[in-house]
Amino acid sequence: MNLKKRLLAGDTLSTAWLSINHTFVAELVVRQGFDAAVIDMQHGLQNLPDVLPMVQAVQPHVLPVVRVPSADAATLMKVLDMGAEGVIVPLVNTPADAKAIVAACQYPPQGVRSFGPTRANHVFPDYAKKANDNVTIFAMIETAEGLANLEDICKTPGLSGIFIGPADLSYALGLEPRTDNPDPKHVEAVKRIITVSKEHNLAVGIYGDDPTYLQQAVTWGIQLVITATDTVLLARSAKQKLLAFQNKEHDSEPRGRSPY
Ligand code: 3PY
Ligand code: MG
Repeated sequence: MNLKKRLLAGDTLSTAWLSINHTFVAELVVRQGFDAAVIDMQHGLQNLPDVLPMVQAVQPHVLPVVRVPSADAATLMKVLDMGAEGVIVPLVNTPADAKAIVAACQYPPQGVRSFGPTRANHVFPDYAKKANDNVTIFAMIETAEGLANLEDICKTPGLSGIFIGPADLSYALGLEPRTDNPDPKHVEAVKRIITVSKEHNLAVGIYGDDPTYLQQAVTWGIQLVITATDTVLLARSAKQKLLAFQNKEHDSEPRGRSPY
């Protein structure tokens, strides 16, 4: 089943976050049994030439999603042409922003996506006919302006979901940036985003790290759950191995409270 169908069916997708632009690292991570992977072009090391090999490395194992660095239409069209199942667009602040990203991802007459599915055409059957129905489009709500416009953003026809950036959302609420934020103000904002999104039949995703927090977030209605990030996995297990060898105390959170 493709990503859109799994989200519509109510599935929870355990998703890896890939910040390191190396196909073998990506392959190693996703082969552990994840459902999906996000190739991060915003803060991760990937630039556009990295995206094709990263998508090729993960696609045999998981559903590939690309977080683009901005709402730039040309980048959205290009990563979809490369075979991404879905996109996540950061810092969506207004209904106009949301409308523009949906248009860039949809072929006419619904949108303005230019035709040329260079790789997607070879990976997905009947791509041209089915792309508008199948491509998954997440808008990130992570700013005060985005929060203020939440209802109107969620009304955008063709939008598939809302993705929560917990660190930027923390800033938006006057808090220190961190994931898995237990501050009541943050929890309330996350729950409100989920409620409003669900009212508009939108799936919701969140970036995170702490399994206990994320299990709770699933009970609130989160479906695309980022449960592991390559950089964090490497740094954390390297530190734990070193400390174990040195007979030093294990530090379960060696990188502090903002794992990226
Ligand atoms: C955030 O936490 O703001 C994100 O965008 C996740 O990378
Ligand atoms: Mg962010």
